[in-house]
Amino acid sequence: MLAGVGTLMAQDAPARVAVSGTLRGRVDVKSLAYSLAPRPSASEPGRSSIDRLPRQIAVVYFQIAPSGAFEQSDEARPMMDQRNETFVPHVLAIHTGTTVEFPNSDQIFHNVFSLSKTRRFDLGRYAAGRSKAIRFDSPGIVRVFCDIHSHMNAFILVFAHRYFAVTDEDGRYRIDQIPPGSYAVTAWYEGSDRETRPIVILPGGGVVEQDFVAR
Ligand SMILES: [Cu+2]
Repeated sequence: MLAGVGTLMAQDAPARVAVSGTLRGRVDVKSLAYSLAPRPSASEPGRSSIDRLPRQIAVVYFQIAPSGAFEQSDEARPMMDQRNETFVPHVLAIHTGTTVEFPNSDQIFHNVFSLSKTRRFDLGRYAAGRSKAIRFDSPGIVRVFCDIHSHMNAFILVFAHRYFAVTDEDGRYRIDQIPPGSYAVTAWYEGSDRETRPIVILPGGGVVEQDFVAR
């Protein structure tokens, strides 16, 4: 009886993680393939454009959040700037419930919209120095465009947990405070097949190295 109660309590109250591990590594982007995906345009339906800039930003994320993981509160509101007719950053990763600011730092008008199922929106056209914000409540991928400048596009990846990281300019990533356990970890890269690898954080924690190749 007592043992049963004890078990129940242990399950009901996810203990704070005393020991945790770190996952880190590099995503090697082999294909600097240009994005050839047709771009939907509100003003010019049916038109597509070719994005000529090679993109190397990858996102590494856990398929499923560790059970009983400690969720930390959010930091500052993330931003996707519009600068030199470019969305900066090109790839943003956030977790559900996050509001993203879309300031216009150019001297010209921009528009921000998405037709993605994860979050369909249209912030309209707005002038230099203004900012609009939108909240993302469902996990998934959101493609972002400007209906004035067909070469402007970006990605927002929305996760239902905090176990994700965007690679830096060297392709490196790092995810901290992972409870011990076995996980499936995926690397996402624009226009590439996703690669998923199993990783194990041992009971003692420590650092696990895992590299990915995006082709
Ligand atoms: Cu624009």
